[in-house]
Amino acid sequence: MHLDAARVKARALELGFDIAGIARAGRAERAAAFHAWLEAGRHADMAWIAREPERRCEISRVLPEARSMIVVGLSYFIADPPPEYWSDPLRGRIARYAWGRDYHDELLPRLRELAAWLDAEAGRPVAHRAYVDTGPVLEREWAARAGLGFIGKHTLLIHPEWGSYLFLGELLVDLDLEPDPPGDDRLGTCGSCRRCQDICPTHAFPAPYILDSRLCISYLTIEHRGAIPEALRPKMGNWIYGCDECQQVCPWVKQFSRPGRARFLNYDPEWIAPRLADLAALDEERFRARFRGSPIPRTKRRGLLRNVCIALGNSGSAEAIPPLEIAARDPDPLIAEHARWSLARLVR
Ligand code: B12
Ligand code: SF4
Ligand code: SF4
Repeated sequence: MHLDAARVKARALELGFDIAGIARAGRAERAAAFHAWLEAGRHADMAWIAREPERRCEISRVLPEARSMIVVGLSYFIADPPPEYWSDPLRGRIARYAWGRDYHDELLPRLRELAAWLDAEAGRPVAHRAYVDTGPVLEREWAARAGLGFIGKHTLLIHPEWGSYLFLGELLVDLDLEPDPPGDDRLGTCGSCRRCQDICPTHAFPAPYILDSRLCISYLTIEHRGAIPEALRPKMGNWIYGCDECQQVCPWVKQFSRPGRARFLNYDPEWIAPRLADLAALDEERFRARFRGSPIPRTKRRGLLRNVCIALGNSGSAEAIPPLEIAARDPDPLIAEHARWSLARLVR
């Protein structure tokens, strides 16, 4: 039975995605760039991404029967919190994608529903794999190939009508679906702009389209487990979970970001721009209760409080001293060391 690609994409939108496109499964065109990135150590301590690198470049290694890849995107843009929250150095900044419930839990069930619908349409079980972030695929390249936009110099996927605040997901299927024309070819690019490279507080882009995770605040605050290199701490400002600096300045984001169909985002400014002193006082139990269901527990309490201590030190405010004095006595040596480092900056 022939399945109409337009109906498949329409169904994806009905299931709550904002954009959908189709690519023919095959080899990643920029596999060499991925290998070079790993060889240069730009994945930092993310050993899982360096495991079986060829598997990430060749869809048939993930699902031998795969013929097509349905790529979906969901906008996670919502309005900024009021400026008095956003610019207060005694409040933390959380990257937008983490403003609410964990997107993995929201997108994967929708992709599985799409797979079930395809079974019914095809009249047979469709071999498939559903991925949101955690699968062994180069998601941005596939999104661009499925016509969903182009890769910006900050390495993220930009859709010309939505910007880059997009979650991506994929459904690999054994169906032959008409592919979309690739995004790069028809949708424009960065031109001579380099705002993302210039604004990056830690200069994490050694060249356009290449990110060195070892320097990226997103990596340092979320993925990195140990102490944060001292030279980078003052550059982290009040980012306590992820970083959006390179996206905030992007002209595509400024012009085209808009709320989509995501209903799991959190508008509460107290949650998305929390008082650092409140976070510094969280014990294990209250940490778990406060962030349950959101992406934040990925850092565990020790990772978040390490970041909070740095942000308190970067605030330049005497109000940061009492919570830091308490954190400096934390039984966890990682938290205590970062608190002492920040105190030394504030009490001179
Ligand atoms: C590891 C990872 C990270 C790492 C490394 C990021 C990186 N740039 O590689 C860290 C922890 C730093 C990170 C940070 C963030 N991440 Co992340 N991350 C991933 C993950 C799991 C793998 C990415 C990967 O394979 N990296 C390896 C590098 C080499 O791959 P790549 O950059 O895609 O490589 C291509 C380009 O370099 C390109 N290329 C090379 N040369 C050239 C030249 C030209 C001209 C062009 C056009 C392209 C090009 O070809 C390469 C191969 O395809 C993906 C999910 C996935 N499975 O893909 C999410 C993912 C990329 N992350 C995502 C998000 C939201 C973020 C953050 C915004 C979170 C935040 N706010 O803190 C930041 C953004 C930082 C940034 N500027 O990239 C989203 C991005 C959505 C989008 N619109 O693109 C993804 C897709 C997850 C998802 N499903 O939603 N992330
Ligand atoms: S997320 Fe922040 S630190 Fe990472 S590349 Fe973008 S601006 Fe730089
Ligand atoms: S800020 Fe400029 S260079 Fe960077 S991704 Fe956006 S358009 Fe491209």
